[in-house]
Amino acid sequence: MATIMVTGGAGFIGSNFILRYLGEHPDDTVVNYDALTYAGNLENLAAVKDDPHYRFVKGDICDGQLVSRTLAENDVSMIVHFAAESHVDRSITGPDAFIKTNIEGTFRLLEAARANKKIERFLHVSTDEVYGSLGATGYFTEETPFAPNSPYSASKASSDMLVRSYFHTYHMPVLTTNCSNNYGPYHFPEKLIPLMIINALSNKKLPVYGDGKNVRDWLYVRDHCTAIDIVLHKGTPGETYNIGGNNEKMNIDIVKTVLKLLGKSEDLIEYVKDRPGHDRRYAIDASKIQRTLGWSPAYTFERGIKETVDWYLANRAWWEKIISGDYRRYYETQYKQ
Ligand code: NAD
Ligand code: TDX
Repeated sequence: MATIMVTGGAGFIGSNFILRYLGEHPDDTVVNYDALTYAGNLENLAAVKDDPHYRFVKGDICDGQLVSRTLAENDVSMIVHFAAESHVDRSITGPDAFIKTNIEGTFRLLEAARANKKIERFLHVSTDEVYGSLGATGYFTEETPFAPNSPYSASKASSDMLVRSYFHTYHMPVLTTNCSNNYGPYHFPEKLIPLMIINALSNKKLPVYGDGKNVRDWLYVRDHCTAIDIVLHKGTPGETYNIGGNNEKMNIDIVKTVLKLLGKSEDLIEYVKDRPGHDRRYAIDASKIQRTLGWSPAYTFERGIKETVDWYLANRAWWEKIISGDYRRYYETQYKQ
């Protein structure tokens, strides 16, 4: 019968989380608190919009008063904090919004939660990018020192530090998760996998940064949502948990897999200028969450990527609306043919 507030619930992972959560916890209520930036889309939540256990509040996490009011009026006892600026390339061309939302926004949220007194769990969703870049071997563990390389990862590392300090200083029941790259339905088409699917479907070039050999550890979004649910209910306050798919792939292999699933030619691949400060390799050691909370991914990459490609084929209207609207200008400057 708990009420949880999900920040950033209209984004990629947040909306997948809410859809799954309401199904798994039919007695709980979810308040989705989201500013609806370019990345927020209420169409992701069409299936639950009339659910009496779902409420939407349009609000910025930097607005401490509205956050406080939302927590009090809805009798919220748990917060799952997804809201962020999330795209590394945008953080390179315009870092301001990243500092504002990811650092100041997290701070305002922590302050509102601290003043509220009824918050039993505060789960901060973060990224493996806080650990920087790996060489050819090794894995990120929860003990790996932070070494962020982009304004995005630096802003997330800062927010992780703030969250940590609220546990030690104020004994707030916070938990942090650091997850690897997600993919799946509702992934905004500026990120690698959805961008490649959509460009291939439109017979446009597929821009691969640098030599295409950067490695990411890919996790199907539903597996990430399951992990967050488990940490929220069973994790130990003050702890951080690394979440990963044990599924390292070079970007070029991801792109070739997408082309193959769509029956398109590899001639569409175009190597372009590298991302500045491009991290070479991410790989997560997820043994802590596996050992202590019993979580492990359910999806193989083969199944997850097939479901993802099928989802974009079946949901053309969702992404066509995005790339034909306000987002078009950004898309065209980034991926000009
Ligand atoms: P996203 O960009 O798809 O969604 C972000 C959401 O936050 C949007 O709905 C947006 O409207 C909202 N938002 C942005 N600024 C806001 C503000 N100031 N106030 C309120 N709402 C605001 O992001 P995502 O990919 O779903 O990522 C969600 C979280 O997970 C982020 O914190 C990100 O750092 C983290 N994460 C993402 C990945 C990944 O692969 N996508 C991996 C690890 C961690
Ligand atoms: O057009 C592209 N071409 C390309 O080669 C794009 C958009 C990306 N890339 C490369 C860069 C990365 O090596 O693909 C890889 C993945 O890029 P993104 O999809 O932009 O993700 P990444 O930078 O790895 O960050 C993602 O995972 C960690 C999320 O956007 C973050 O929010 C999350 O924290």
